[in-house]
Amino acid sequence: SHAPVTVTLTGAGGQIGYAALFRIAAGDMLGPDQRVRLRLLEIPQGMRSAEGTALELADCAFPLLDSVELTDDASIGFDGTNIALLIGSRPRTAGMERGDLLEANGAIFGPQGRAIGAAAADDVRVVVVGNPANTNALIAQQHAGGVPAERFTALTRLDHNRAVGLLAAEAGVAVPEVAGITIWGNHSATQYPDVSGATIGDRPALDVVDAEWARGAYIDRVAKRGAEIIEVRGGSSVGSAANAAIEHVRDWVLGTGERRTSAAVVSRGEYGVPEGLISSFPVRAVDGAWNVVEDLEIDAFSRERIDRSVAELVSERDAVRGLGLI
Ligand code: NAX
Repeated sequence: SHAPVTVTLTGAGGQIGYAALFRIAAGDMLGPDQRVRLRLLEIPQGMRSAEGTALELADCAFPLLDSVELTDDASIGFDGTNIALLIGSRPRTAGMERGDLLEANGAIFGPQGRAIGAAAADDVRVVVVGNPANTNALIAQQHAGGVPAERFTALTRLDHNRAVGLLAAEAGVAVPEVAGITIWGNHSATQYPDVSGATIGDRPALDVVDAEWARGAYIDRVAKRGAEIIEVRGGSSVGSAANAAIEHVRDWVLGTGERRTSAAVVSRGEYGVPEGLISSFPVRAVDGAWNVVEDLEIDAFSRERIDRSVAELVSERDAVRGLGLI
């Protein structure tokens, strides 16, 4: 089989790390013929938990798993890495000011970006899961001198999958019947799940489901699904988040074919999104690169929703600039 690929996970001792690692080691992310070397990057408080996960990985005796290495040193964690899943972050907690949130994440993603720039493999691909994901990805990208900007992405695949699942359920069809959904903008409550170009079977989605629902309750439900999971489950999304991160990387490396999905990628100005922002777009992956699908029609409703979420990204970018974090 192929030479092993080095995969680095930050936050490997946390919940999403726990849900992702076994599937990555089993071949769900890079395919059944691809051996992997795992690097688990944690902070000292998380090392013990990551060690426990490493013991369990050993107990799976996965044939594709070459090695597991633990470290709390980013320059070791990213040394030669081909794929980096940046999961550990400082998400917002109740009462936290935005400036404090961004400062705390600047202190994580600035140094990690620098370590990736200094140590990672030439083909490194990065997906940021830790919130605020888009802006954390921007911070890392801005510190990773020498790494092409488009190698930094943020995860909106979970939002995308939620949007697909909820639309299929509403229409009473199987998931594979649904195509052409887009998540636009920020992985936040302002995100815009767009079904205006979607199809269900061979019909436009808006001929199948109620258009008022699709532009009202549906958008809210997708955007607030994370809160719904917390409410029902008593904890944030874990299995579905790990699954989305794995699918994001799998599509990026192995390609989507004609199938469209959503990912937050560096804007080149597509759809009027300011250049350099890491914003969610309709994408396909071809030859190991994400391409924004550029020819979609944007009606007035969609325009307004996209602009609103992009404005939030601009204000996050300006805030981290103001704090000297980029
Ligand atoms: P956990 O708190 O279970 O795990 C986080 C782990 O990250 C901890 O073990 C912690 O020690 C580690 N960590 C913190 N700072 C680190 C650093 N500088 N370097 C390395 N490791 C570090 O959280 P979990 O449930 O796994 O969620 C992780 C992140 O995913 C959170 O920021 C969360 O907000 C975000 N999410 C993002 C989603 C998305 O769709 N983009 C959805 C799910 C999730 O809410």
